[in-house]
Amino acid sequence: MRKSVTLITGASGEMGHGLIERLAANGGSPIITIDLQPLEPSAHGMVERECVGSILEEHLLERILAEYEVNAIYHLAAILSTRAEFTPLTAHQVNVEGTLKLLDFAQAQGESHGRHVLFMYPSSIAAYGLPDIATKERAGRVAESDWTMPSTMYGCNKLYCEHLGRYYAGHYKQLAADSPHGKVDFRSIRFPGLISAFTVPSGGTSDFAPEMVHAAAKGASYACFVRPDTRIPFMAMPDAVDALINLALADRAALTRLVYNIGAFNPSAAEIRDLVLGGFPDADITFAPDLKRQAIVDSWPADVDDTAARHDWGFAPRYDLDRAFAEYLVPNIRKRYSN
Ligand code: AKB
Repeated sequence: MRKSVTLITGASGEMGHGLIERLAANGGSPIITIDLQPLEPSAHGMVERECVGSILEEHLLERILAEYEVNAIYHLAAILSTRAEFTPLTAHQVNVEGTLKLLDFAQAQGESHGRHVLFMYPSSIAAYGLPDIATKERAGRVAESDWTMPSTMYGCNKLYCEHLGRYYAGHYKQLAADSPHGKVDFRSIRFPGLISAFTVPSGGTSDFAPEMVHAAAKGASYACFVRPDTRIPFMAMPDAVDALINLALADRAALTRLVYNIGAFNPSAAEIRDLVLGGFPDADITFAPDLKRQAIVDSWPADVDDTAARHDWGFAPRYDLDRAFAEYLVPNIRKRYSN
């Protein structure tokens, strides 16, 4: 008998760290991870097997399939929005072809053991694209179906993969004579910018907020690459991990959509700077907008409407802006850099 497991791709990234901890603490299926980078040593005791390699590698998924029965996939691996603009073809390979490969792998797994395979897919506010600042201001809290005209490669990739997930979940091989039925239980969250006390992101365009607070704690100067009035939604990492787990646990019958917005707070970059200065009064933070990265952030909504997530699966973030800084970010980041 093959062992029943949960697979996490991109496990060494920002969200992987907290997700492994939470899933291991919940005591569910053993965890198998895939990432180009090795896991941090602290995660070793929490996973059954760590595969260091690319999701695009020909035989990696087959080797997993031979040994394990995969019941759930958290597909976190992705090239983020800033990095993707420098390597659009590679971004497409990783973000789209990699996701398609995993969806197909999930379908094959489902067909082999006869049950649905849960497929958790972190999408992003980058799936939105507002044409200009005036429209962004007018749009306010954007609903899932509005303004889905992304201007970045990453945003296009995320939006298209949401559609691929919908196809595998509901329309897979719809014309085949012996219609095999989709075996993928696809669930997705459009995450806002995430701020972790324990990891610094790389390659994203919402990175100005986490970079600001980590630089301040390290005593480094920081020139913020967006204007002070720039506003997009953000969330503290523990709430993002909780959301992913809570959506995974939700009763399928209660879900009215496959893709959900969630948000927690949406400060301007100047408000983030003020909170960072509250925690680290000597911080040296200036603003030096990079017009091209600014344009990307300006195309993302100032806020999102997450009514459906709150209603369908009880999304309720623990951290508002003040609590996120006072109770999670400042104390943990201070400890991290003073060690
Ligand atoms: C990025 O900046 O690319 C990501 C995102 C908003 O999805 N953090």
